[in-house]
Amino acid sequence: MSSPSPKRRPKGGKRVRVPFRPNRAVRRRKTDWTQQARDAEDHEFDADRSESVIGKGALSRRRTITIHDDASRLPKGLRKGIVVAMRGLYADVDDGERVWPCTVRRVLRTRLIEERQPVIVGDRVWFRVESEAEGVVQEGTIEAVEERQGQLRRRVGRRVHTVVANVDQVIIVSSADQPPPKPRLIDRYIVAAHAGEITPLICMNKSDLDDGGFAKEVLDRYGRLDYKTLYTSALTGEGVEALRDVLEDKASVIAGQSGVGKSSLLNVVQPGLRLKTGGIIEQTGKGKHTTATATLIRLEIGGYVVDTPGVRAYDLSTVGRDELEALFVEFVDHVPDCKFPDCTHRHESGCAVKEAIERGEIHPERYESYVRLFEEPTEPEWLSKSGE
Ligand SMILES: Nc1nc2c(ncn2[C@@H]2O[C@H](COP(=O)(O)OP(=O)(O)O)[C@@H](O)[C@H]2O)c(=O)[nH]1
Ligand SMILES: [Mg+2]
Ligand SMILES: [Zn+2]
Repeated sequence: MSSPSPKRRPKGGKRVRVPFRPNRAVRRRKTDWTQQARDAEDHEFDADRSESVIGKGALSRRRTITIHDDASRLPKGLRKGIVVAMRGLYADVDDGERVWPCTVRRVLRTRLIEERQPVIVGDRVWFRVESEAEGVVQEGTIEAVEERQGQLRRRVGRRVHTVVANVDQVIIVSSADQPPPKPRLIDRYIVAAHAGEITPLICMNKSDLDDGGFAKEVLDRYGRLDYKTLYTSALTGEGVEALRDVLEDKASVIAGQSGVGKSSLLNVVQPGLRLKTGGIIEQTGKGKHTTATATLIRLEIGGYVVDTPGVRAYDLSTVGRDELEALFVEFVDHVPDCKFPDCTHRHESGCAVKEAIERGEIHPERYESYVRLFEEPTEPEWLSKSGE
């Protein structure tokens, strides 16, 4: 894991109030993609009906955690690491040299008692080594957990589960063919990533199958919007070096519909991984247990990839209608020029967004994505009632 951006992190070892929204407060009705996604043209959203994901605002309360940011201020002997897996009461903490099975210090557990998941995969933690003697089981105790940033959350039944904390980026993978690119799905992922404060990158795989160059054309659309793009082939190796570069020292989620080559790409990035490939349908729906576990796979080049099956757009976040226009980056400059301040950029006259389409400044398919997302139904009532 790279050192996270300093601007968002408090200094020194101190207790910080972490703002959370009220846990049981009734949420404003929001567009929720979950229900829609199940029925939408995007068949890859094949989730079990009991599972969905909420936006980051839906849980919450304030909680106090201890953050140690500066190694020089730490109590002596503490080490920094990242939780790569949870096994019952144990957290496996990787300090860059090895993995330490750690327990969570009781006082920390108590302090975080309201937080159902005091320690989760992806957490940056400070731990004390209990024994470094040779030949005995070396164990540690987690003393502090840093504030979480980008989070991958999933709703399982009525519970919300943070699957992974501190995700830096999501690599949105499509393929040139088998299956062909679906711009609307790419847009759905991009918007969700922005809403979840995770940086999206766009990867077009199977470049070897891009005979007419159509996939490259789709990809370049996103490049022009200043998204980082990757044009790869796990078969020929094209673009794999560039993929390695973006993965290095980051915690990345690899998302995209089944069959686009996510596992194949990772196997080429790091041959030792031996991830299963070839149309194996990942168990994301019926096998509920699979959604609860995630692990971080450490990359030899530095960084981690999140190994959790079938990451869907709504795992990253859900988005309210009113937020949507701001998450289409090329709309933002035009919105203030709309005739009506509450313009939704659909049927209104004097809409600067639509005028920008006419002038060729906004791609019609991006606009189509916006309208589709905007018009998706709001979430069912029960979703806004259930707590964490
Ligand atoms: N032609 C071609 N086939 C690929 C490429 N990457 C993956 N595949 C094939 O696409 C299928 C699905 O790949 P897989 O990695 O399992 O996709 P995942 O479901 O996204 O993890 C497999 O048969 C792969 O061999 C590529 O770059 N070019
Ligand atoms: Mg796979
Ligand atoms: Zn407008």
